[in-house]
Amino acid sequence: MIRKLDRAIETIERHDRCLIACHVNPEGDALGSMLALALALERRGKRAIRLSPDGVPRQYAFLPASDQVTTRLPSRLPPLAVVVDCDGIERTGPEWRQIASVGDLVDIDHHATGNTFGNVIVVDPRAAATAEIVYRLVRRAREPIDADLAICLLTGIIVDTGRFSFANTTPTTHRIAADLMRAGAEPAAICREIYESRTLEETRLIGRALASIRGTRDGRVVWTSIDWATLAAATANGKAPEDMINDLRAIREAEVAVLFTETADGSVRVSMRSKGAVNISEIAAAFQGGGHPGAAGCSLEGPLSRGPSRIIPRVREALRKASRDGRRRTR
Ligand SMILES: [Mn+2]
Repeated sequence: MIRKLDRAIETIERHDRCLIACHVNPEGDALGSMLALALALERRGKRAIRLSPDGVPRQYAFLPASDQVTTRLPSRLPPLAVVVDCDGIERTGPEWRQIASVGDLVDIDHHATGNTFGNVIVVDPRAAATAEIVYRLVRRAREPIDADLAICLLTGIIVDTGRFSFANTTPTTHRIAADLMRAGAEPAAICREIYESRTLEETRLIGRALASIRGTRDGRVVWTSIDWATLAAATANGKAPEDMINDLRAIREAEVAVLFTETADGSVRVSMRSKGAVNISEIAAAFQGGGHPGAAGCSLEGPLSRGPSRIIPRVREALRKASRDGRRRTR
């Protein structure tokens, strides 16, 4: 890992201009990792272009320099692109081919799926967040971590660990978080921005979605669906409120929670969470999606009403297989 970090630092040091890109539908780890890296490079006198094709969702507008984010590539591409938190270069959105064409391409990520790319690959699936890897990179480069940088990195860690509650949280995660707190990042303030910034309308929408929750007879798989008209009326960005899937996940018997949301073009976004019995990134991958064993997603063609019949049987099959394997192991 140290050698990979050093190669990345060497490569980045060679250039004055750099593109930093994250994935479509960005969340805290994608944005936090990208913005932290951009700040670090700017401190070293470099120009950094921050690319997020879907912009910055409202609840992440508090992130330092998030107003510098662009949604389109500049006409003149820099000679270096650093791509963060992307499970495959295609995840950088519609302009991925141009990004892939730059001279030096650095892949910084923690997905375990093996969809790596570029001439410098810094991927560590044991890291709870890409922000942990960016932290190590910045430390290794002996770049001081100030409050702005710390806020970006801690946001990535908080979001990808479910506020330090998911199984990916390690002692290292906590040690890094402690260091970031000492540098001036406040978890309470970050959590308030991300998790306590819902509007009244969004909260009512969650209420209705939870009221119509469905489940398998044993309760191990739970899901709900939200149509486009409802999302468009109740939210600013037409997306399900951050973190609402964890209200499904919070059901005691639930092993897997699935949220189906309709998009403007009629396709269906599938967001999944697993408590560990099954690796849902494998199910997402079967539909050209991706993610982590405990948090993954994919897209389906419409209609919304057909979403559950395509996904839920696969989840149930994976659960059955997991319990068969479990019995074999304990014998
Ligand atoms: Mn991540």
